[in-house]
Amino acid sequence: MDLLINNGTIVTAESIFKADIAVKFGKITAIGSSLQPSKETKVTDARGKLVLPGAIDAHTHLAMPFGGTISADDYFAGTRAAACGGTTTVFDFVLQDFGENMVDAVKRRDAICAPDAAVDYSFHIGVKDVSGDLLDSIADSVRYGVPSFKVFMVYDFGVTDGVFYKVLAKAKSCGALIAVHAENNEMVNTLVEKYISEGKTDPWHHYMSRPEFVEGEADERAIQWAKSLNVSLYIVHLANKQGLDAVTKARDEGYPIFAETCPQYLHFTKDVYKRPDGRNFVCSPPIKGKESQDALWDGINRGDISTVATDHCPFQSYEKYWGKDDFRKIPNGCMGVENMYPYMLSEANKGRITLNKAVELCSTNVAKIFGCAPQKGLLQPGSDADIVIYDPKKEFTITQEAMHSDVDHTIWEGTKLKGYPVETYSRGKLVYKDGEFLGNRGDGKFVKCKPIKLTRPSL
Ligand code: DUC
Ligand code: ZN
Ligand code: ZN
Repeated sequence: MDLLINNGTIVTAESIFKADIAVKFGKITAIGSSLQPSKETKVTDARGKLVLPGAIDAHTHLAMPFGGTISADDYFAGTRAAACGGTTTVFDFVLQDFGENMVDAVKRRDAICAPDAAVDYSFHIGVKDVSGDLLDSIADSVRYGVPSFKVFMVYDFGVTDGVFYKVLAKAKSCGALIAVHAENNEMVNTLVEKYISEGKTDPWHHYMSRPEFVEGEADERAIQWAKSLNVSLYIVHLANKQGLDAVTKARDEGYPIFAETCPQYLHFTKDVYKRPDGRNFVCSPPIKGKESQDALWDGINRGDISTVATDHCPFQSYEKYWGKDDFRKIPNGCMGVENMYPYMLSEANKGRITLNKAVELCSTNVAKIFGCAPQKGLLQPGSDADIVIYDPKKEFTITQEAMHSDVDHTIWEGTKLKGYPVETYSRGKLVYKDGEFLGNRGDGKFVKCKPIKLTRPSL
């Protein structure tokens, strides 16, 4: 064997037990007690530590042209930060160009990602155009290994309800999963126009233009289309109670509806938009009120929220500052790829959720939903040795200086965590240890996913 992690406490989505893990050629080969190293085996003692599957961030926007600029972490910086926060796979968004076949879109983006990625990666495709043959290219992409797509109900590249419906129907026939960014575009535009005309231009009015019902109504509508076709739907970055109630109801009725939320919605409330640095928190959907936040935690504990992902889409301070007199000019997006797993595990360590739940939300369910289990998201023989060693006793305060992204600030500044990852292994290779990135640009591999057939709300 190449690597032996011994004496640790293994945490999976289902159980917690003491065992050793053996790794060879980047794969887990055995889990058991008293595994014996050979002469060339590197041995790591994990006594007193937790041993977890690496997290899978189902939602990043690295080097993405957006908001008049490009998101500040490229594929190297974003995946370096991921590794240092215990995330060993990221799903990044490819935005299809108008007229572009889905597989060509993936290849175009992979040409930029492959030389830079420091951990493994896969893609979802942001669908803009399904005219002519392009609708059928969804099935080509499923065969190619990218079976997940996102439609936007907002932004200038948002799709109509009709296109959304067609995409859902296509997905059902070919093993694709459709994700949706749900907000009511008409309402956003109307409210933005109203507040700007009244001279209300501060970041608080970013929230006021996209309050709870703007997201909740769109969630309900999206779920309605999916139910009518009895097809699965994945709601990204769910931030509001009304939408969660619709998810819960649909799941109770047996429909395969899945929801993702993000750490920023679980930790902050809309009050951040009244802070002097409120612009740094501008993202869409915006962070909501306490009632929604409490509902999201309840949804997690009830099992109606299946995953946590980051929507990592950071911009530099000077870019956020473009909107100092007009919230419309603030590029939308926040950072989180290095913070998600440490934050969720810290909340588990403090007793808000179980450690198993943190692993399920940030890793195992993501792999199962997006078609990359058992290669990813599981600690079992045959799976990739994507492993995090976590010290539950380590106290950690998040600061921008301690982070590994290229961004010059963090919305998480000063947040105190109980416990922190101390080592991250990507396919058996140590890529992070005690605050230091040890990986390499270009070591990350493209993870091709299987067709997705989610027929029940089982995750
Ligand atoms: N929302 C953001 O805040 N940024 C990127 C894209 C998105 O939907
Ligand atoms: Zn979105
Ligand atoms: Zn996003």
